[in-house]
Amino acid sequence: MEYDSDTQLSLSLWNEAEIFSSLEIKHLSIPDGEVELYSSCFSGDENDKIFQTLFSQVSWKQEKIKCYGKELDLPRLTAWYGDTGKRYVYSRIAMEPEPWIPVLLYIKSRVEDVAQFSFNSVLLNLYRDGRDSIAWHSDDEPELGKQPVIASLSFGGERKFQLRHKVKKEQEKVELNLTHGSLLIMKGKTQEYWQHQIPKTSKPVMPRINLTFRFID
Ligand SMILES: O=C(O)CCC(=O)C(=O)O
Ligand SMILES: [Mn+2]
Repeated sequence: MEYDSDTQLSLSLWNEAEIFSSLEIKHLSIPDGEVELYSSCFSGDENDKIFQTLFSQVSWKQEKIKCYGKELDLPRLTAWYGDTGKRYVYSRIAMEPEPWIPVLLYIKSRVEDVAQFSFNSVLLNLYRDGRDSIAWHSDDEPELGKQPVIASLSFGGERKFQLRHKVKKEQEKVELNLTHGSLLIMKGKTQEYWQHQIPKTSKPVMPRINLTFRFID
């Protein structure tokens, strides 16, 4: 199967049986949430090609946020793709989705197979270096519905992903390393009871691209 015939980027795909038998799954045992981490749903070569293709083909934007009356740059670049008409407000930024491009449809179809769930939009983040981050938040915007399934795919530099319980302060923080090609799925009550973040780091890190597939009502 090819995902980008224009640039002749054809990939030697594993067949489904190989993919599913090679998927390493870790189920996190946390209260009030369901989080699964898959080692990778693409081959190593594909992970590299996908990173390069997303880096060059996605229309990355520098969004601004208002903070105490000041306009600040969001500490990462973002992009939003999806079915037309699925407007979404994120960090008080109203976004109209860009139409799907082949590489994103290719990734979406694989993620849907693994997650056993259909998505109609994807938010992309580009963390250029360790100064880029995303602060504590939950993916709990009303348009995502009551118990959203969020499939979060990472490519490029490895970053720490942290989860903290919103109510049970005695509950320990959970920390995961999101490696090149890994897929994190959050579902059930996770967004209602937990917040997550990618903290800044002073360690040298390669650029990282994250895609969070969502279903918008
Ligand atoms: O980069 C990540 O792994 C997390 C991104 C995220 O939480 C978001 O875009 O809502
Ligand atoms: Mn999030």
